[in-house]
Amino acid sequence: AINLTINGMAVTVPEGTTILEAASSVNINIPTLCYLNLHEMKMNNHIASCRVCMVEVEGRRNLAPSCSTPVAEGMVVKTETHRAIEARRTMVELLLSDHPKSCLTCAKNLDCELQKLAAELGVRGIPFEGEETNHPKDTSSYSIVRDPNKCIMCRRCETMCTEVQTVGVYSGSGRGFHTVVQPAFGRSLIDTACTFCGQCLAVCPTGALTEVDHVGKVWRELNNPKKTVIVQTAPAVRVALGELFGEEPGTVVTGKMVAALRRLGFDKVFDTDFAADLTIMEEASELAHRLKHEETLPILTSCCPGWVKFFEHQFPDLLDIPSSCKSPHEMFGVIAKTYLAGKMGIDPKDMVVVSVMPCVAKKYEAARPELAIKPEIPDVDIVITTRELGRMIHEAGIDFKSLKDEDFDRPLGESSGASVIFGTTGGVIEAALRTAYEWLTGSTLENVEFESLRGMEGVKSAKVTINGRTLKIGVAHGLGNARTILEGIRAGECQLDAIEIMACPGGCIGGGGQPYHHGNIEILKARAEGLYKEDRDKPIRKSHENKEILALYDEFLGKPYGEKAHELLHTSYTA
Ligand code: HC0
Ligand code: SF4
Repeated sequence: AINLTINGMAVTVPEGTTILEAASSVNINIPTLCYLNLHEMKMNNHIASCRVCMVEVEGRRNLAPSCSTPVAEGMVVKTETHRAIEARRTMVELLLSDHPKSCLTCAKNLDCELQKLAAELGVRGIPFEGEETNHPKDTSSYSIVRDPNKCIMCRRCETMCTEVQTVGVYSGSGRGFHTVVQPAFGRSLIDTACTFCGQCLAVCPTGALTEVDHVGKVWRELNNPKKTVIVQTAPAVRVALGELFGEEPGTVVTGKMVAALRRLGFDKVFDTDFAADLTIMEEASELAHRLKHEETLPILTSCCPGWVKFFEHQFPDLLDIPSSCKSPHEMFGVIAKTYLAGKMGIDPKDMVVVSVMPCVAKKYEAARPELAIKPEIPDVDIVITTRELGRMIHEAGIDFKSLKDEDFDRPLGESSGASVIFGTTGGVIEAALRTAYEWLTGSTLENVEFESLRGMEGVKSAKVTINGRTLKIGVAHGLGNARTILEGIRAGECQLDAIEIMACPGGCIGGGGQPYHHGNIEILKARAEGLYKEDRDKPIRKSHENKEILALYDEFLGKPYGEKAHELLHTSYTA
């Protein structure tokens, strides 16, 4: 252990700790901008490019960047001297001198870490006048907007994409004043292997990376009297939306969310969770089918579009192993435009399906040409993120906290506890097991909670014995962890039979469309806990016990994994 003094306080920390970490262990907050350390995600960005975390170390002439300076025995550190504070302010002023001053209209307004720091340091003017860089914006994709002029070279996006996701889209290019972090050869995102997972924008401190904004499109449809506009909400939205209105992370706001959506003018408010139950019916049937006919195993879940794009790009030789199931919100869309439109007596052309998702990849997914009834009738028309829904509620002047709980519309609004946990890593496969176990054994599963599939560990596994056969179940979240598993499969070394993969660390609760967590992993854990609580509180906890699902098969779809189900609920992949 190393003993040092910070601001006159004695501190003892393990060797190798940085000054920044040592200070934070005794609640001394040193401001940072580029630094981001997410242990659970194995992401550590401490390139010390922003120089905002400078501190005085006794005996040293120069200030030291606390994020990258390890502690030493007997060190005496001062974090709040006049010189350190002036140095920080100067660094922020320098960054601002080459930064657009369009904060009022920036997508990151009030969420920007640079803006917050400038306010905290009391920056009241920018003494450096100079040329501002002027790079074109990249609006090539359905999911992500890149504005290189707002890039402060912190390289968090690069660390996230390269080290955690192992996609490696970004790198620093150009020199000096004109340096920018961007895709190789200045390509547009659409021309790279980007999966649109959105994790780069989840960690970007400024407005350099943001989601494509579809709020205006939704308002236009809501104001079009010819259209029936219905909305569905993803599992992970209900445990994060409240954060935008001052609730603690993980607070379950399902009822208020439904009430707010009705106030916004949606004709019907439905639940993606309903369709998550439908996905389980299909996926569990597919697993049973593959087991019975000794077809390819493992089966991989296919509900995460970032993950789908990743395997299409990186493992085109393995396209036969993912489940052919469409993702729940796409299944919802197609059922809404066939079954529901029929019940309501409306032409599917006049129905608009809006998905509220924790995810920016869902925007790109909705535009995939094969996920459509006809080219002019996509399964899902518009996808907005949790943050975008928050903005709509703010815009409409709705006092979210004082709303009374309301319930989803029916049918397509009922859901089991199994569907709720889809929103966190491990939840989809746990939900599938609850159903597959009962179908395959014909007996009741008493304890529905699979503890070993829960938690923030990057790769998890469990064994379940069904009819004398031991099924090996795996879970990976974060694309780097997914790559490890896929490489094992490719090499013929993988013993697993069924695997859930989610592109985002934590699963959908950590999606790129969620309220910014600013590197605080406790927020993700609280959101997961919120979902497990909602599961425990549900009267029905298994997908195949959802009465509306059974009615849907009875009245419309026929058998799970049958002909009509195949036509509407399954898809294929392209290399
Ligand atoms: Fe998810 Fe989904 S669980 S991907 O994480 O499967 O986005 O929340 O909506 O579609 O249900 C995201 C979350 C969903 C889908 C569901 C799945
Ligand atoms: Fe990389 Fe994901 Fe960002 Fe694409 S969206 S650049 S894959 S982190």
